[in-house]
Amino acid sequence: MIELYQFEISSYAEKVRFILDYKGLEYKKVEVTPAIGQVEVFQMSGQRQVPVLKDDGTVVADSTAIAEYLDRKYSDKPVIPHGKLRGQVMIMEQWADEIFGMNARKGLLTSMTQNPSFRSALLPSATPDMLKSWVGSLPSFDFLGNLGSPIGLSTDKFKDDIRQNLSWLCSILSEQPYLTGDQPTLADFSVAALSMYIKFPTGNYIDVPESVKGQGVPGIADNELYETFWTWRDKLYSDFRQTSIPTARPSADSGRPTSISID
Ligand SMILES: N[C@@H](CCC(=O)N[C@@H](CS)C(=O)NCC(=O)O)C(=O)O
Repeated sequence: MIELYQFEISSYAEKVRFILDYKGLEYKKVEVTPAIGQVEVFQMSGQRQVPVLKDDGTVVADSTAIAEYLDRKYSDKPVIPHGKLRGQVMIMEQWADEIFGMNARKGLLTSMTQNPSFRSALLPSATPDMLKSWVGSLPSFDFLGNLGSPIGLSTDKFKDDIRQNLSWLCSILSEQPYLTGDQPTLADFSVAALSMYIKFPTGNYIDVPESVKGQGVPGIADNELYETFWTWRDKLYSDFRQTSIPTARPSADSGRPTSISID
């Protein structure tokens, strides 16, 4: 069976889960322990990041390479079209991965600084309650320390960027059902997955606490201006994403906080 080495709350892993579900492929999720578990990922794939897909003897790292591999090996329901449309899909995918996704990651950090319960909810279930409540009670400034300023969190610029990104996406989606036309493609699955940190989806798709589902960046996740986008994403989830399958937990899971890479 296909194995997906992942972090449950990695948006790149979510992109791959979307594609696997869309194609109707069975797979097993293998949750990687940040740092120590990445040694195995490195030994297997020659690099340390997730997602990594293992299929028979083939190992593929990087969500875009995985999408291309899956289309080659399982050609039913392709997510990457041919011809001119292929170019449009890949450009939008790269934009989602690099620009939209970066703004969304900054958004997650803001949600965590501004909402203590959000912050402690994203710690894994194995974290002792006392530690959770201590982390939850830290004031915003202490939690991020000096991290905020170098990545641009001290200004609200990235919030403006997210607003602008969502309004562009709404313009497209108000005229067609999917981002590049009448059929879902990799562009849709990438944008939907990378928007996870702006607002976590409701429903039983991602293994996060109930208190986090439907929550996200204050002033954006709950802003009706972007309703077209969230309605499109909800439909993409209900039409194509399977509800959560069990995750194989690593034996060395020490209950440390889930690592979120902020490049
Ligand atoms: N370009 C890669 C990006 C993957 C990536 O950034 N993965 C993050 C998790 S979301 C990661 O593994 N971070 C841990 C690290 O860099 O050590 C892809 O599309 O798969």
